[in-house]
Amino acid sequence: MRTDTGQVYKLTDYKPTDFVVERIDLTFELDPKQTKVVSRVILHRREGVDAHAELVLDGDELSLDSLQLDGNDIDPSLYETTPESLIIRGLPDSGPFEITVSTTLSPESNTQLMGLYRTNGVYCTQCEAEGFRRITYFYDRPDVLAVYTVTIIARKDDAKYLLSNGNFLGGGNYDEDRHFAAWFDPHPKPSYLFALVGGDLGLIEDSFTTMSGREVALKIYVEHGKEGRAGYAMDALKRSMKWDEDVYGREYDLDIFQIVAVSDFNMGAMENKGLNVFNDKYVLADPETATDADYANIEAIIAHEYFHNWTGNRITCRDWFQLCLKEGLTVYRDHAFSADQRSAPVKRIAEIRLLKAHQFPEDAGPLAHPVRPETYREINNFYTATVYEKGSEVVRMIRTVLGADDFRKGMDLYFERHDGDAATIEDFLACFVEASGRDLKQFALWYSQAGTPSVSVSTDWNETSRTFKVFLEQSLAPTPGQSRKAPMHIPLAYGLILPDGSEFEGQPDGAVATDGVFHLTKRKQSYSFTDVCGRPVLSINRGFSAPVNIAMEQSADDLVHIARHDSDGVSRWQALNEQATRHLVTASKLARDGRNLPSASELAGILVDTAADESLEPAFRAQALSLPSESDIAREIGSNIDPDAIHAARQAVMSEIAAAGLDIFTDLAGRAPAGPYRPDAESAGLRALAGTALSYALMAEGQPDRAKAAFDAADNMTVLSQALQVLTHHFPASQDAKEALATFKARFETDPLAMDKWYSLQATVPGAQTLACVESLLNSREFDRSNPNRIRALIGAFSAGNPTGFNAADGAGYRLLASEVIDIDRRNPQLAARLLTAMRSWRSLEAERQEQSRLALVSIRAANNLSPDVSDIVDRMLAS
Ligand code: B3K
Ligand code: ZN
Repeated sequence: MRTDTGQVYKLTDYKPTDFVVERIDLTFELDPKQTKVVSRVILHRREGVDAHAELVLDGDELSLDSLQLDGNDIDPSLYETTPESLIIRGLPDSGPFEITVSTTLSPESNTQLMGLYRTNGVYCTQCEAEGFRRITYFYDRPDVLAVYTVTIIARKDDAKYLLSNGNFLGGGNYDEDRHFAAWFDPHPKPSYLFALVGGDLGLIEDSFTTMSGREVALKIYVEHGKEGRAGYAMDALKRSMKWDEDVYGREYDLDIFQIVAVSDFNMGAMENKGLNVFNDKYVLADPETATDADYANIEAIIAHEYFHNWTGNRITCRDWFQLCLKEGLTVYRDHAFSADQRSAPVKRIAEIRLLKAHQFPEDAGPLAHPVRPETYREINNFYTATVYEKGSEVVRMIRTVLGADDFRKGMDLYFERHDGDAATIEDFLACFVEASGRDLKQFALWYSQAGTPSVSVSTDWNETSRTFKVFLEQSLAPTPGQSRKAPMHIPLAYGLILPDGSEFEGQPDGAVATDGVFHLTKRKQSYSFTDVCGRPVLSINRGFSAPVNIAMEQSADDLVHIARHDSDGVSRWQALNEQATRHLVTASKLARDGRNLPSASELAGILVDTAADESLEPAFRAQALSLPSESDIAREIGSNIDPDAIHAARQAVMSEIAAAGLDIFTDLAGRAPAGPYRPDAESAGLRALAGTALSYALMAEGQPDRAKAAFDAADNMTVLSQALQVLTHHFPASQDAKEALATFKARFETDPLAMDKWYSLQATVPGAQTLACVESLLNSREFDRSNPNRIRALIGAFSAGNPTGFNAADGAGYRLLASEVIDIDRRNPQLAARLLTAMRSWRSLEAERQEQSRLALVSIRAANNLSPDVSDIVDRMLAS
């Protein structure tokens, strides 16, 4: 296992390789313990490179068997291996030459799940970011693009299917026990997109005819017996392929597109060229085992990985600092796809919630980094909400600034100009500048300045002159390594809502027509609107046009006015959410200080009215009724956080809302759609509203009968898990909750994905007593510590999703996480580092919990042989 060397990589150090790779032929003889890999690479020295320059290839935990130049063994004096490289001297000065590298590795003992490993008897690879170097010595960096030919040999009884990237060349018997298959990928690609799978799997097949009339074979491989759960993923894939043709004119470019679902995977999925590998959680779904949220995630992730074929694979990144070039852009594309498939405002609300829940705290804490980082120690720690979600918001802002037409022109130019390239953010932005004639220099700061900007907004209404003024001021707090910040270009969509609910149509005086967007580019800016017929209410950052915090004194009446009349559904939700947030923040602070809580009757009235408003779509009403989470409230408070006080305040507010709307909630709780389960957005919206209403109804009733009845009657996983959640979370000690947990377990014991839900539900029961439950689940014999989904379901859910349990005042939660991180780090550093980020906001806790957190972090730092992954996170978290 690699230990930390402390090496720091810098964006400014970029330098192309000394040798250029032309093609690579790989041969694998698969074996659980001793897989042999022969790599034949054709290279030439780059023009202008010194004749003495050595070839330095990356490697990690490899054992080198032989090394040849043009078919002859290389003299051992001319090469050496180090723990992370193979260095070869004396290579030809001109013309191409061939290096043959033979290595052996053990897939079975690869617990990091990077490189070639085994999962449930299936050989599988994960190469992004730097896993290919665990397969063979190579230039394992994204700017080295090569054409790959892959031959796989394996025992017939060990691996029925032998898959790799590209098109199938042929296959057959190799010897008596073994067979082989060969694949050729004509599209030059970086090593991180290489993939190989070998195993005995179930298969579902379909096909897609592209816009130019080519037929593409579609194949999804899953564990035997689970074929019936892959239909939704196949359908989502076909819809994605069509969408990318319709919306971006992008056609698929191979004869075959394959997806393999595996159960041990460090992340969601991987976009390997023509052969995506997925965490089976994001492929398998049927009504009995998957929730509406699972279906929506499958749709989004299938689309995301497919869209990478153009944004990531055909055009890749020059270096890992440019990660957002493919990730931010592809998230932006998958968001737009889901918005088109479902209700656009509801989808946007979910995105805003997610961004605020994950990215805003990252940007406000010790792990803050720019969308394009400028240094890193371990690149795997930069697959973050900032790179992905804020990266997507930045692309979305480019569209807002340019308008839809010029944005599309810029994208077309990007595809045309950079197809086949390893590109940079500068290359990307240049396409939009050229297509639109706009200057994006200041806008580019979104890629280099970390932190969430704040915009304070004030307004002035002059009744006599009928003039409305808007004053904007931006600021950006220091973040690690960046003490001074320049003003950004912040596009703020806005509307002036008149007393009758209609919208003021005029433009601000003196300014170029803003078309509904203030372009805030200076520190301070003001706008004046004249001839306004009555005092308007300002609706700002409509649709969350910029990922910023808005500080504005706005009366409750004004918020209600927006919530009732704004033409934009997202803004109506923002106004409701703002109202709820304000109340909850005030109540939480009072609870922390041991004071009485204010009445929530005004908020309750608005929310109950919203719940009952049949003109609003059910999914929207469900979003409006879901109060800001405890973590949302903590983030808004910002410092001296007492999670128990927040929990108590939120519960009290929920109870008041529940009591105020009992009749409506009991009615809505019984209105889940009848008939067989369908995963469409409309039915899911009805179930979401029913589930939220059930939770309120139970709070008002104070006893679990209704949830127990819902659990017993449930005929799909969405309703079943909703009922189990409210039972276990509201009545954890009840006999009903215990019985329901036992029933669930007995029914799904052999289904790991369903059982993950069982673990998560228990790990997120609020209160300090949950720690003991988590420990006992963790120590039970049936708990599979080698499976990342299971670890995330229990330890991840507890530490990132249970504020009162994890932040128990005595620090026991932190100690549990610390000891698990140290233990998991020995097997799977990526997973360990990711779990540890749950503590990223530790400095905003109240003093005692801060001290307990610090001690836990220090205990991790003191552990022996930490991986670079965990060292990097813990050091950044402790840096002052
Ligand atoms: N590109 C992969 C993520 C790889 C993570 C490596 N630590 C999946 C995705 O974003 O589509
Ligand atoms: Zn991605």
